[in-house]
Amino acid sequence: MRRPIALWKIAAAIVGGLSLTVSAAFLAIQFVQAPIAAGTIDPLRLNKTEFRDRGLFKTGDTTYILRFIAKEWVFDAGQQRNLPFAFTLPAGSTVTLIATSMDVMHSFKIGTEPVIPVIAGKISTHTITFTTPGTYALACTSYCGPNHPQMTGTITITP
Ligand SMILES: [Cu+2]
Repeated sequence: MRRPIALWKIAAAIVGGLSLTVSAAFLAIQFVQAPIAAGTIDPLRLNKTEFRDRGLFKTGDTTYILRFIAKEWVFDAGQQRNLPFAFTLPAGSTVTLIATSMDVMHSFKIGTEPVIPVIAGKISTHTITFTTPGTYALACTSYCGPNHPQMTGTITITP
């Protein structure tokens, strides 16, 4: 004859499962809400938002905004199809990159700057002052599908 399972064992299993679920949810929230979200946006209506106007915009003597959409598999700053994401600025320029995704999770990394996650529904911003001339590679560092390695670009800083 089988022994009935003790009630306390069932209760312990439920409590254990619950606390696991709670910590998993907590971790997920911590991860998703990394310090990148500068706002939220409807990824299905980007053409009705500021992301309709993509590209490089001068906002002051040495300040710029570079607004783009990350999508499978390109950084779309409004450049013509098949043209690279490539911008040139003088040394001393401060650029605020403003990005969102219209599909899966992407990210961008420029030179030695930290990785900035780019997520559908969120606006990510990151400001960089380029003091040293050179060509800075930009790349998606989140595996986003078979053509992920194509998600690249450059920012060239002239003396
Ligand atoms: Cu990507």
